This record gives sequence, structure tokens and C-alpha cells, in this order.
Amino acid sequence: MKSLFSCVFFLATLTLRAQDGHSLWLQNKASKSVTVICTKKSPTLSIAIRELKDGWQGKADASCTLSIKKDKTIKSDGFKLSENAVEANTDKGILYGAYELLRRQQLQEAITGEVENPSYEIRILNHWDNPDGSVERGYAGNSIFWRSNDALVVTEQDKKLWQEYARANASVGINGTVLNNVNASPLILSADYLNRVKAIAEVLRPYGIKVYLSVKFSSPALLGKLKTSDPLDAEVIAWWKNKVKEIYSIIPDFGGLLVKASSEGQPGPQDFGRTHADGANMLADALKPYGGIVMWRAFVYSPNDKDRAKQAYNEFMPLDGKFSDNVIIQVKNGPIDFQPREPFSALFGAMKKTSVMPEFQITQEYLGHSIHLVFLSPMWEECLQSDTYQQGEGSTVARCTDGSIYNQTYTAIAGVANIGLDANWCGNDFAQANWYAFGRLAWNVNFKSAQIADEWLKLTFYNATSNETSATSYATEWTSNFLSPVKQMMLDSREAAVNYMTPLGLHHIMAANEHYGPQPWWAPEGTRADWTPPYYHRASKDGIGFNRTTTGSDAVGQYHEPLASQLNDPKTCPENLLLWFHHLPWNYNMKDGRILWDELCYRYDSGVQQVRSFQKTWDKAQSYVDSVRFKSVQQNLRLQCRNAILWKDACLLYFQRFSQLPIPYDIERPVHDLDDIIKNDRRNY
Ligand code: BDP
Repeated sequence: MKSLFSCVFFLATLTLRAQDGHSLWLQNKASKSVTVICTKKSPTLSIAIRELKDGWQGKADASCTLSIKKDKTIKSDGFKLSENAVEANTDKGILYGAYELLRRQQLQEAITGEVENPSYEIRILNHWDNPDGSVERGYAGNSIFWRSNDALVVTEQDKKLWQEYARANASVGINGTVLNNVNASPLILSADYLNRVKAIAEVLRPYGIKVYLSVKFSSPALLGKLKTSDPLDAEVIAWWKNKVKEIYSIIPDFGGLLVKASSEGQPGPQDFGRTHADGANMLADALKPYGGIVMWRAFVYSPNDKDRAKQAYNEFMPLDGKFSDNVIIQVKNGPIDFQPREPFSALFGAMKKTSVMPEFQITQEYLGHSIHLVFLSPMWEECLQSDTYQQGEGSTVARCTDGSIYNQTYTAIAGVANIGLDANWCGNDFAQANWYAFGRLAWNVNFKSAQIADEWLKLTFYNATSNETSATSYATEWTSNFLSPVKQMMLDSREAAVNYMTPLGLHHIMAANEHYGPQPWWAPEGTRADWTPPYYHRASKDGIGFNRTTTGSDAVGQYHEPLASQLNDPKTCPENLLLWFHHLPWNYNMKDGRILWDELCYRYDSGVQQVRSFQKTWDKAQSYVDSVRFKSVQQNLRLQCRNAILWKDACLLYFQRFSQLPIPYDIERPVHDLDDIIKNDRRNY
């Protein structure tokens, strides 16, 4: 065994060339020869043919037929595969089928011949990229679309990068992208910027990807120099119509507009005494003749509301049924803001006469930026599979948004991108898995995180050898020594982050503004209460947690029965959301017999221990990974572990000031001093 292993090890090291991670899950593999037969011609079909020829892992010297049919069971992006054929109704369907066929070949998975249709019609990335090249909440370098100097000159290098980006997206079924930040600059709608948008659209188009833009609601005044941006004003309406016409004259397949309105200082219809529906419908009217859509965000909250978690529902529910059919309300997964764990937003399933789409955050704003290894798929799966009960049992968030339950004109799902100019696109090699997972779940909401992690690891890290016999033994070793433990690490990583950051339903206790590291104490005088952690954790001598029950803010009342009653009672509320919905005494009895304070301590501690075990897992995997990716992940895990310890110490020592109870003695003692942490605030990670 030992000698076999060392021989395999030798072989593996030979093949493990240093990698900068740029090729993502699309590693070049030696391909076999294939003849691709396709009677039709188009740029998209040419890509499908080239990909099949370059990546064919099926039988050697085979032929593969691509045929465009009119099959009613296949949706526009869907397809049907056999070992040597892809059938679809559209060129895009053929392209997605080609990528799927190659993936199956590479993963050695069966090809069943069933029709495969996407869950959502629009599977879209939201880039929070600014025209100056910076990326809001971006941790992987500057924008791939915009840059401050010579911003508008399109270079060959730009086009190459956009093409690689398009290919990666198409390979996981992503078919739309919003090119700029929701906190939008009016500049984006100026002729010069639109020309660059046109150039981007041209590169993305053959890959089946439509471009969309975020717009600032006050653009008519700011850019058009009109006196107002009131959505009911005739000149404003005409201005948007002209702008939309101008866009479609240069980008005929432009997708539509994304709007963040009347939120966090962004202008919106409410500035003019109008409603979200007035604003959204005015834009929708302008887009309608061209088949464009409006994605109108529900991320709103005002400073004086008693419970920020209730705002979006309160503002949008009265408008249900008032939106045009080419408007989709884009709702963040949880009611607050992309926290490590939130319940699903009560708007899912509740808006019955309006199209609604989920918005996930792929970039790790609150989950350790690009430093912490956190596989987000389990978090999204948890949201998508949550039961809203809105139309009886089984009315999951997925089914309430993918058209299964409500007859939506458009179905869509958005992910806030984690992509930048870093060589490996995402800052952390494991953050690539989140981009991959978003695409896969958008394609099929019923995919399981374990399967997605499995695929991604094989595609990204498996280094096949050319020698068949050694390849087989290497594969066996690789599966048990690399794949299984590393996959487990990925699957545990989100719960670990919840444990060392915000266990038991705690939320928003991270450092202000940068949202990295703990700051549960932060509440300078005069700051908006709902921007400070004490607003959310409410720790005091009598206990901890936000009372959102019927005796408190009654956010539970926004959920459908039987869920509302279940959440309302601490005995039936899931413990992982306990302090989201309840304010409980420190000695409250948990299900495992511990008191709440002790449970909190154990959860924080287990988060730290999990990260320590990830370090071990990764170190043991060294011989299976090239040195560049190995070292960078190793370094990040070291930092993640130090951060986790800091989170645990900071939160437990701070909350202890209220609980006045000892940290259970079998738990490792804090290594920091709370006063020091507060004094050095945010600088000692
Ligand atoms: C918050 C971010 C902020 C975004 C905002 C949004 O901190 O940068 O602009 O969400 O989604 O999470 O609009």
C-alpha cells in the first residue's frame, strides 16, 4: 500500500502544475477525437461545436449530433441528451446541453435521456461594480467591466476576459448579468458608457447571456437635466422612453433594468409621493415594446421603524397585484440583509399576484469576505427549500418563485457576484464554488449541495493522468484522501461560520460598515439604531435576542400558519433561529438540557473547533493540490481560524458582561482581553 501510494504521490506531483485558479472549473483535459454534426450555423452553435471538440471525453472517434427540434416538452434553454447527441429548441439550449454532456463525461455520470429544463427562466448575476472600477462589497480586485483610467476604450484584453467570463457563466447556465452597482451612477446611461455596454453585450451574446443595467431613479434630473424625476411626469416618462429606445437601438437584445429605489439614501418614487408600483410600472411601460423587464428590489427599510425585519413586507404587500407583468420584485433571501443565517423573507409566497424573484449574495459581505472558506450552497438550499405554507404544505420558497405555484410571466433568480480582476476571479479558490453553486441551483432548485460540491471539486481539483492504470489507482486514492474530506469541509463550512459568528439566530453583530469581524458593542451616540449591533442582539442582564413574537414586534405575524405559531413559541421555534424571534433569559432551558448562556458558549467554541479541523483537512490534502492553490487556501484558513477565535472571545466576553455567568470550564479559555479588542477595534485580525 505504502509503495503504491508513494508511486501515485510521485505521479501526482508530476502532474500538479502550479495553478493561478483562472481556469475555474473548466480545466483543460486531454480530449478524444469526435466529429460534431450540426446542420445549422450560428455563433452560439459554433461555440458548442468547439467546446465539444476541445473537451470530448466520451468514446474516441465518435460522432455527436446537435439537432434543433420543436419539442414542446423542452423549454427555451432546456435540452435532451444522449451519449452522442444534444437536442434542443434553441441554439442556447444546444450550448447548455453541450456543457452538460461534457460535464457528465468528465464526471463519468450516466446520461439518462430525460429532458432537462431550467427551474428559472432568468438566471442572473448582479455585479455591484462602479464606473470607476471599484466593486461595492467586492473582495477579489476591481471590476472586470469598468476601470477608472481610459474607462471606455475597449481593449483586446478586456474582450478576452469577458469571453472567459461568459464561457464560465454559460457552462453553469447563467444567462443574464447586471453590469453595474444597484447604488447606480447616472453615468451608466450616458452615450459613452452605453457604448461600452454594447461592446460587452457583443462578447456575451453568443454565450446566451443578456446584459442588464442598474439605474438611478433620479437619472432624468441628474443626467437629463429635467426639473424632476417624478414617475408620473410626462417629460420624465418621455425621457425614459427615449433612453430605453436608445439602448435598444444599440443593444437589440438588452435584458432590462434593475432598480434600488427609496432605500439607503437612493432616490425613488416615494420622493415624489408615488409608490413603488408607480415607479416600476413607468419603467416597465418603456421596456415593454422591446420585451425588457424591470427587476425592482424590495430591499427597503426606514430609520424609525421598530423592526427593520418587517419593512419590506409592510411596504410591498399593499402593492400586490399593482405591478405590470414585466416587473419582478427582487427579494433578498432573508428579511434583513444577507446574514449568515436568517429565516426566509416573509414576502416569498405572500405576494400572490406579483412576480417575485430571490436575490442571493455570492460575495461574502457578512461571511468573511474572500478570506473565510464558506460554501454558501447549503444556505441557499435552506432558503429555497423552506416551506412558506402559503398554498398549503410544500409551498417552498423555490416553488413559490419558479412558476410551480404561481403563474408568473417571468421567473428569475439573482446572485450578487463575487467576481473581480484577481487571477482566480473570486479572491479565494473556494469562493469559486459559490459562483458555480449559484449557477447550478438556478438551473435546478432541487440540486443538493453535496452533489454540487462533489462536481465542483472534481472539475476544479482532479488532475487526471494519461496512464490509464495509474489513473485508476490515483482516482481511488484521490476520492478517499481528497474528495471525501474536502467535500465534508465545504458542507460543514457555512454552519461553522454561523457558529463562530452568529449562532442561535443572532445577527448583524459584525463590525459596522466593513461587515468583517465582531463588534457587538458598537453603538456610537447619534447613529441610526438599526445600523448598530445592540439593536439586533438586545443583550441585557435579563437575557438576549430580539422579541419578534406577538408580544414584541410581531414579525412572526408576517408568516403563514402553522409557521407563524411555530416561530412564536420558543419551544417550537427552530433553535438555530431562536434569538432571531425571541428575547430569552440567560438561564432559559435549551433542548439539550443546557442553559442558553452555556449553549451560546458551546456554539461559539464549536465554530472555532470546526475551523481548526478544516485546517487539518486541508493540510492533509496537500499532495493532491498544486502548491499555489494549496498555500493560498492554507493561509486563508489560518487567518479564518484566528478570526474565529476573535469572534468567539469578543462575543462571549462582551455578552458575559450581561449574563455574568462563567464560560463553561471545559471550553478553551479566551485568549484575548475584551478591553484590548475594543481598544484595537477591527485592527487585530
Ligand atoms: C447591503 C450592503 C450595501 C448594499 C445594500 C443593498 O451593505 O453595500 O448597497 O446591501 O443590497 O448589504 O442595496
